[in-house]
Amino acid sequence: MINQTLILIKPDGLKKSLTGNILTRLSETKLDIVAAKIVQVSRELAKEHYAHMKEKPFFEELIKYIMGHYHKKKVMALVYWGEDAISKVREICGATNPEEADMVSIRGQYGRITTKGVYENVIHASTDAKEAEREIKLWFEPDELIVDIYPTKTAKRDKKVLVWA
Ligand code: 3AN
Repeated sequence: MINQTLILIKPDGLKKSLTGNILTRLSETKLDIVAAKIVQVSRELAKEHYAHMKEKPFFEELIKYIMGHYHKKKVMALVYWGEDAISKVREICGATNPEEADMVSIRGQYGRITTKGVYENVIHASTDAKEAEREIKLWFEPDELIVDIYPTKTAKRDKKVLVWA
């Protein structure tokens, strides 16, 4: 089944200079990259992304982690698209807990658990189609993707935009 998934190379992945390694591993899937950008994560975006974790005792640490308080203040966000994109990418990423992740998976190779108990697992990937849709729409505007995957509409936004001088 053709589907799409959101991938985040998290601040620890960028700090550890893993972007190249991670993209090389992901290229084994032969999926298409249909969107990519570097993002400075706001508290609002972080809280929205991890909304399902808000009751967890480590929530505040998780928010600080994805915002880059402990590493670089940026993440790389990508959308991969193609046959079974969600499951292929999750398989290469490995389990959430880096200690339990397959040793040759991305998280198994590069993740760690901090002294504060947060799993710093260098990469995020959507778990299912519903989550992928929510996350892709949260991180990207429709015109940042080079394929039409979800229905769009035109809306009038009354705001100033920056253009090249
Ligand atoms: P995944 O990223 O594999 O979909 P989620 O959505 O359950 O996993 O968790 C979101 C993030 O929260 C994880 N990527 C990890 O950084 C952190 N996390 C999840 N579970 C724990 C835990 N038990 N202890 C510490 N951090 C956790």
